[in-house]
Amino acid sequence: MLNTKKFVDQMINEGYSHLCVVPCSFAKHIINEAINNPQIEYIPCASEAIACSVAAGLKISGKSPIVIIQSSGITNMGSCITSLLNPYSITLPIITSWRTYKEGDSEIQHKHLAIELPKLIEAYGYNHVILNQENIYKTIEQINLCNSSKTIAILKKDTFSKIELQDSHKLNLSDYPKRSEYLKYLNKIYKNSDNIFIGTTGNTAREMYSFMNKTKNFYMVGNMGGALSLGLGMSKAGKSVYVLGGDAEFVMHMGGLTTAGRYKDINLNYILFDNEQNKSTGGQNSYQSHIDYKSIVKASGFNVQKKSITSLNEFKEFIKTTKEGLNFAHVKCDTDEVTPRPPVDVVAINKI
Ligand SMILES: Cc1ncc(C[n+]2csc(CCOP(=O)(O)OP(=O)(O)O)c2C)c(N)n1
Repeated sequence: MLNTKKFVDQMINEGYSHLCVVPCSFAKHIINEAINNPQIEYIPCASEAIACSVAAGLKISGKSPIVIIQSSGITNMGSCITSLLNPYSITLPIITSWRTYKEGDSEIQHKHLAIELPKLIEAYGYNHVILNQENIYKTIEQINLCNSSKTIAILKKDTFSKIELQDSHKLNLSDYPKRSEYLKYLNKIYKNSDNIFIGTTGNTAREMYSFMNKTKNFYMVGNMGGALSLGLGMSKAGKSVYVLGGDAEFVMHMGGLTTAGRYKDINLNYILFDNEQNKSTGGQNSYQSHIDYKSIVKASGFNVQKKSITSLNEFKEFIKTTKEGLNFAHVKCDTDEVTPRPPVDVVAINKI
C-alpha cells in the first residue's frame, strides 16, 4: 500500500497542479488528500467526459492535470479520448480504477469491464499500466509515463493508505430528514400501486431496497446519469414513473432534462434527493451549492415545486398535491447508515 500523503506531496513536487475527478471508492483516500491539500486543486467534474476535456484544456494551457475516474466511466470518456486527446496529441495521466466482479454480485454495472477494461483501453489506441502498489517512486514514474505517452493507468483496490477528510470539508446535514424517512413515506402511500420507482446509481437504489419493499422498483445500479431518460422512455410507453435521484447523478447527463422537458402529456416525476455528496463512493462533497436545481429544471420545461423541500411535512404536501404531468421536486436530505445492496436476482429484473 502507498502512503497517500507522501504520494500526493511527491506529485506536487513533480509539478502536478490539478486533479480532475469523478469519484470512485477505490480512489477515496487520494481524493480526500487532494481536497485537504491546498497545493493541488481538486476539480470535481460532472462526468468523465467533462473531467477529460477540462484536463485537456489545462494541459494545453501549460498546467499539469491528472484525471481520476471509475472504470464504469471510461466509456463516457471515449469520445474525448478518441476525438480530442488522440487527434490533437494531448497526453495526460488518466487513472481509472479497475472494479472487479464476482459471479452473483449485484454490481452488474462492473461485470463487463471487470474483464474487458484492458482491451477497451487498447481499442482507444492506448497502452495501460497497473499502478504499482509498493513503491511511490515507481508509481510516480508510471504517472509521468502516462503524462508523456498514450498510456492509461489502472488503479486496483487498496492501493492508497487511509486519509480522513479535514473537519472543515465535512458536511452537516442534520437540519434535514434522512432520505429513508421520505422513502418510507413513499412506500406507505404507494404500496401495491402501479407506479414505478427508479432508483439511481448510488445510495438511492440501495436505500429503496431497504425502505420501499411494497412498491414496484427498478434499481438502476449503473448507467449513472441515465435514470431520468430511462424514466422518460417508460412514461412515453404509458407508465407512471417516479425517478428518485442523487445530486451527483443529476449532473452527469443533464441533457436528459431538455429531452424530457419536451413532453407534457406523460406521468413522470423526478425527485432529486440532494445530500450534497457522492455518498456511495465515500461521501465526497459534490460541491454543487452554486447550482440552482429548480431553475435549471424549470427552464428545461418541467413543472417545478417552487420551494426546495426540507421537511417530511413539505414532502407529504408535495406528494398529495402533485398532478399528473412532468414534475420535479428538489428535496434536501441527510445521509442514512449504510444499507445493503439489492441482490442480483432483484436488480437484474428487466421487465416492468
Ligand atoms: C459512469 C459512472 N461514473 C462513476 C460512477 C461511480 N459512482 C457510483 S455512485 C456515484 C455517486 C452518486 O452520488 P449521488 O448521485 O449524489 O447519490 P448518493 O450516493 O449520494 O445517494 C459515483 C460517482 C459510476 N457508477 N458510473
